[in-house]
Amino acid sequence: MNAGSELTTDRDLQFKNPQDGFLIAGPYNEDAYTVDEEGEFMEVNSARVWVNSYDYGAYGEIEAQGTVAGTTKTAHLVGSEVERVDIPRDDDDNHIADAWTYNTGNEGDDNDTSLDNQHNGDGLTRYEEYRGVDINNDDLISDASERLNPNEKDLFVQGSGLGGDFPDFAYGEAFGEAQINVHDFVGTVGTDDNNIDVLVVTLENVGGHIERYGDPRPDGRRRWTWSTKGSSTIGTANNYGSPQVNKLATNYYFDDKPHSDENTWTAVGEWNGDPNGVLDPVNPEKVEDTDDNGVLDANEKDGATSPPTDDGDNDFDGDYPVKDAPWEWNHDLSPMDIDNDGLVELPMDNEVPVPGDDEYTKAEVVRHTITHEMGHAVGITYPQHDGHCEDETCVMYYLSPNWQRDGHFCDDCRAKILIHNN
Ligand SMILES: [Ca+2]
Ligand SMILES: [Ca+2]
Ligand SMILES: [Ca+2]
Ligand SMILES: [Ca+2]
Ligand SMILES: [Zn+2]
Ligand SMILES: [Zn+2]
Repeated sequence: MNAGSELTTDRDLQFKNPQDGFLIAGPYNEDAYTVDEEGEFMEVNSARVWVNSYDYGAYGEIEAQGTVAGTTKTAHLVGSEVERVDIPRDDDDNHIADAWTYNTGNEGDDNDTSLDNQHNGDGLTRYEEYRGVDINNDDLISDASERLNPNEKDLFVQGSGLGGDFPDFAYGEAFGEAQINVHDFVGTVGTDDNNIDVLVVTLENVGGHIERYGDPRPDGRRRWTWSTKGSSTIGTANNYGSPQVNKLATNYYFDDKPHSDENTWTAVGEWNGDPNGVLDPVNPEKVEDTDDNGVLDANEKDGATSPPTDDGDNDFDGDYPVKDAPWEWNHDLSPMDIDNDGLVELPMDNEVPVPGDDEYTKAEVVRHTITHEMGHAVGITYPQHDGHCEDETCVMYYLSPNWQRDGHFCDDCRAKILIHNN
């Protein structure tokens, strides 16, 4: 069978045994004799014999002999001198069925290309692409999806540990857009991945809480950031890196709620409204904790009516983050999701998102992380920016302006991708 073991103690083409009208003989069922219903040898003018194939890349030859007037002679093709014929038909002798779409070329060709990339080949020869890979682990090779394309690079991937109470393994269209075929390999890596390399993305139970890193911007967006959501070693020409998703960091990004939802601003210096279920802006000023530091600073309780305005009650009015070295996480609201709808905003917002503002599900964020780390794992890195590029439309961009770049690698990143199968 393919994607695996060459049958070394057996032969890939054998006469079906038993078979009506034939006596099949030989240690590998390699001889077929025409017989009558009693099993006696029988002379015939023509016969049709069944050959079984035990490998999707099997090739061999067949010849027919007949005994005429006591003399054994080898038959030839009608209208031809040819005595041995190929199974399957293989006039160009490349051990690939001539009927296959990509037959033309040498069996050892490895010339696959991808967009904007000079590293041709994917480590699978034309013959190996033809023979196929049992991607879905059903012990069969689907002509349509598991015989591969010798002109396009094949990247085999697998998620490990994702799903369940966490988003499933998924990746964006960036690889496809770069003309790399990504296959979800189902078999056991280390056992079933013969002749191919599988890029495995793992889920690790690591990562920290979100962090406040400075006072709010002038536009009123609070300055908090997430803990690193994933990482990978950098792939080489022969080995993929080891990408991982940091489960705790990702969950905290969505679940941490350091802010208490307090009474709501109604007029300058007045917070007469009930808590409103959303994180109110520091600018335009709707909270007393205008530096969002969770500390009741002197100017936040002085009763002034010029910003920061407050009602002088020596207590926070409006939403604020609750301190507990450094924060309590189980309050009402998150600076990452100010309308508390379960979708994080990026760029972070200062007022409740309106249609057209960008918000993301955890599945979208995880898919973005996975695609990015897979990029490193296939060799994308740079001397600067901690290994990242300067194209703001690329999933490998060194900043994080949004979580919607996983459909695209920039030209520079595409050029670095190394696909291989050993
Ligand atoms: Ca051929
Ligand atoms: Ca290929
Ligand atoms: Ca509020
Ligand atoms: Ca939201
Ligand atoms: Zn990175
Ligand atoms: Zn890039």
